[in-house]
Amino acid sequence: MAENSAQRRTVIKTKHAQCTIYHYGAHISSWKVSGKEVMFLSKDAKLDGSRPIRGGVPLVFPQFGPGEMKQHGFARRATWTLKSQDSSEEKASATFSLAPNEVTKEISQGIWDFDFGVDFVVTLELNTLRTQFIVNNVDTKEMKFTCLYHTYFKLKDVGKLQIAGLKGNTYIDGLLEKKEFKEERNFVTISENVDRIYKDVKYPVSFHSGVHIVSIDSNVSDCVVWNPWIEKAKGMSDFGDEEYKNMVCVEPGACTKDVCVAPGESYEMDCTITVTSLK
Ligand code: TA6
Repeated sequence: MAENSAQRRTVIKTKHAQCTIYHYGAHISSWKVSGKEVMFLSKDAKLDGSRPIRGGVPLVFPQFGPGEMKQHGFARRATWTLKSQDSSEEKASATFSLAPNEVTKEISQGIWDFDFGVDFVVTLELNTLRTQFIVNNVDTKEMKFTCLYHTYFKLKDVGKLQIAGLKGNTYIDGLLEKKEFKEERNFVTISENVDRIYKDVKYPVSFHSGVHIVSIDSNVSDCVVWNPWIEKAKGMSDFGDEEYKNMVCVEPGACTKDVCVAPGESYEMDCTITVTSLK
């Protein structure tokens, strides 16, 4: 069957790693280091542009979560333009851009009315993946938004997951009427549906995936931890009923308060993920 434009993708490679990015959503769907996959991609993910890809790194902008516009905004639902790419044995990068188009306008119409430009730069170097989400306010008024990398990590067994770096942080529990609690544990573990926004996070946040030690560094201050668990997994048509056992979303973002950008100014959400293989 012929590919449709939503299936257009770019692969960047070094001698250590490779990364696949769909132009639909500028969506990283795969990152392999020494041939081992880091990202989770649902076996039922739609890759035809009919809905955001379930897995990899969905880009959340200009609205995190449910709200006036479609959940998580338009960035992951629009087709981006590949502006440039560069590669060598040690380093490879691709830059995508998004400007107002019919999809962004249809989703944000009358809700979020700004002239903007976004550049999304993906860079592979050794065992790191760096993503830079750069929002340019090309309007004449102040711009406000929330944004996040909704990153899905592949796990051997969620039952063995221990996320370090969140002890002492306050979190908003999306399953308990958004009440706030303090994380008292050295390690966040998952044995039920979890949907939390940790605030004032001092990155790095790290965990063992069963294959890699994953360390996430970022310049933002929030971190969402999400696993749908059994019932919600069954309720998602683009997610296997058992797949909750082999994934976790650890999502660096600026989502608990608006990012404000003055006319002519820019904002960068910067994240570097480093993986080291478990011997
Ligand atoms: O990652 C947190 C979250 O906002 C959850 O509440 C859940 O809705 C998840 O995102 C998935 O959202 P999606 O729109 O991709 O199905």
